[in-house]
Amino acid sequence: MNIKPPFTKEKLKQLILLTFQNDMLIDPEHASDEAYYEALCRVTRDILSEKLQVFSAHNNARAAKKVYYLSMEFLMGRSLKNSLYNLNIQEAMTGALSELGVDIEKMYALEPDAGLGNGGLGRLAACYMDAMATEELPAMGYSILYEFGIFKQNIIDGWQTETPDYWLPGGSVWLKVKPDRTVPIRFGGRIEEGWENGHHWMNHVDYQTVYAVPHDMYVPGFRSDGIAILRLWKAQSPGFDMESFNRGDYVNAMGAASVSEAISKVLYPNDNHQQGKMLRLKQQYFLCAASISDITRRHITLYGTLDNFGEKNAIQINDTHPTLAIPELMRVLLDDCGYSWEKSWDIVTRSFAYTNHTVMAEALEKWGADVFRSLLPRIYQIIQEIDRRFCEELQQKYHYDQYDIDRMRVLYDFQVRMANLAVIACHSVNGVSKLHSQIIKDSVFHDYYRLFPYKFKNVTNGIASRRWLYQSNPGLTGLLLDTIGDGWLRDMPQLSKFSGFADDQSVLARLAEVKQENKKRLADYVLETSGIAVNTASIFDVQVKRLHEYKRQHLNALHILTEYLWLKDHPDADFIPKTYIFGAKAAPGYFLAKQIIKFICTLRDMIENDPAVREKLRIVFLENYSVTISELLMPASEISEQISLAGTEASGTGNMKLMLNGAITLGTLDGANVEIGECVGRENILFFGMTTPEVNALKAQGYVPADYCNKDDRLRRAIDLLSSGLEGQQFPDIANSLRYNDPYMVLADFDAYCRVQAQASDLYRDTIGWQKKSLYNIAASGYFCADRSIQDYARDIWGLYK
Ligand code: 26Q
Repeated sequence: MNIKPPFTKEKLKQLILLTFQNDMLIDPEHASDEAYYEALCRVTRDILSEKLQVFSAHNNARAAKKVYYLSMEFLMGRSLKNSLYNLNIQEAMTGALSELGVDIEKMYALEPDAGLGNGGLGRLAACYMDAMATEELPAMGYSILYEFGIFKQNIIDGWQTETPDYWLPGGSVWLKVKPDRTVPIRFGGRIEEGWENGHHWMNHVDYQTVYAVPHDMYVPGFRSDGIAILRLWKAQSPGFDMESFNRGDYVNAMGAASVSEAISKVLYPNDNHQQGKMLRLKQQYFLCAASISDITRRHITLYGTLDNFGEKNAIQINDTHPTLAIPELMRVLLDDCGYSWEKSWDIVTRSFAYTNHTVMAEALEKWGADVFRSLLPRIYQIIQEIDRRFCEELQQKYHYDQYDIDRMRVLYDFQVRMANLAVIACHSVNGVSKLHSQIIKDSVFHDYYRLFPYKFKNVTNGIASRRWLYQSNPGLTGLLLDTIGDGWLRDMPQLSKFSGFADDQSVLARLAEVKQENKKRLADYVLETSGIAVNTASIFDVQVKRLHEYKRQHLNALHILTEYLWLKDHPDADFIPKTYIFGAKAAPGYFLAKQIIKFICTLRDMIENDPAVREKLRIVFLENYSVTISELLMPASEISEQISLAGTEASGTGNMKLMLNGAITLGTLDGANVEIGECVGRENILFFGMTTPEVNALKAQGYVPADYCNKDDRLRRAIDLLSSGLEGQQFPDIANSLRYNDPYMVLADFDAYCRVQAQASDLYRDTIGWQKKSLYNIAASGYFCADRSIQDYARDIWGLYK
């Protein structure tokens, strides 16, 4: 690939200087770093904006089918470096800045993460924006402009505390506000209806209006003409409540404004767990109504009608969180456009597709019917009609009995079940890994699978590989460019060419050197931020993900505790030194998750206070794990811990980022781990533990965790220590949960986990053998690029390549 950068160093320098002079009115001679950061971002944003004009005009001229990705979360991280790399102006910009006496790394560091997401689901949406732009699809993402993103995590005395993430001061340079595209959204009120001259009339009255104001972010494709737009809605009150104001009630008038604007105030920090909070429901409808209004307006501008809406638009909903877009589009078609129910339903079912991201019962969204009806009276009516017609169909066409109908309908037991609505209304339902897509068909949505088998599909997740390799791991990038060229940048499966170097000693040696440099870079960061000097000759064993019992960080921690006790008993043993690195935020209200963080930190301190052990065994807890920290961490990792109970992790995507950077997966046969194993070969992955059928069999038979405790001295000793205390800190809740309940079968998999950990250490002794495995992992990781996932969606779900 030899693509000429579109701007020279001189041109970029001139653009920066013009920005200072004309837009910012600052003398560049005396500009601060922050001012330079702003100028640089503005220049970049203007380049993106110009490219977008050309790209949109082209798409509209060819009447291209549009893709809309609706998600309550987009975990974007930083934009500057990504934009410069994707636009291929990174070198020119570095040069331009250096002539102005500015270090570009310093500029990158000034940018806050756009943390508008919790974890996997939000980061996936961000990775897909990159891939859709790279593939030159006419795509838009829609979400909410949260004023506060995912909370900042501080660990104080081992306990997680949260502080607000006020990201806009440094983040808003990327946002282009579009006031003329503002949309009014109605909440509450009543529906009045009746008959007059044989016509049914209906009126929504006494509602409150909140405005949705779009703020756009532009995401460039990698060396392509594509730009994806991320449209983020900000809630704005319609101004004063004039009535209160006129009564002289200035304070109440202001209060009403702040209630409306609370809608886009903060991201809910729950991951894989729903609480039926009214404000969350408001957020969801706010996103859906604003986006549907925008999408239909755009369509009418192009075609003058919605008759062909279903052929020209694909709307993907990222989990059930934006499911209200379905009844909202029905509302627009029925009430605003006067279409029949049948025609409206036909348009809706052609347009919508749903991605499921979890099989955990506590994450399935349900809303109380009363709350729902009072907040969204017209939407509730439409859902009632969808429900009524679906029940009728089940009864008349399929002769289902009431028991089956009750399980499958939308409204039941005074609740609105969002997943049921999504499956009924969408033409496609997909899981995010082969295993998970199968589980959906076998269990969670089995009833629907029997009726509509053609709806069920799989799209295995993918990642923005370039962000975690090309932009974050310059050492490995250099080695790949020298050995296999640069075709992989635009076509990740070409990484397979790297396997041709598996027996090249000089390549293996360079691979080891690169890893060592990256470990050193991470060690410097750890020293600076926590004062701990890690041993860079030790294995870097990494578990980074949201804290959740099903992900089993406590299995990892229990094993470390066991290793510690063993080292105390065998001080002279030949032991491969290990550094266990954790990064994890717990949902603020998730008690046991916070206990587990405290457990990990207590264990860390206990080991750190023991000079006889700490050079062999060490724990690092990375505070406030984020997209930006992951970019530093992935290149330095050697073991990738993916140890969820089989059948619980829908896919995982961190597993892919770690593999891409040469870490070896130590994991269960869960989510995408299974496919990672298929791609890399069983000899290059460390699987352990029960399979999904074995888990189900054990559950059916009646799982008794105490049996495992009684059989295994190491387990009993470790769990007893949790109750009696480490460093004076007791963890009775974790201990009792494991002993008497153990919902995620930590004890059942403990022995297998210990054995595979020992196996990993043994393999590491063979340095060349380890590097070879690492090389094979890199070479096999191309399949997990988001470019491939997006091609799958485009072909199998969106019908774009017809
Ligand atoms: C729902 C209702 C109310 C408040 C919050 C929520 C909520 C928020 C976030 C529910 C779930 C989530 C996040 C789920 C998630 O991140 N799932 C992960 O998705 C990844 C991308 O597909 C998968 O790789 C992970 O396996 C899956 O856990």
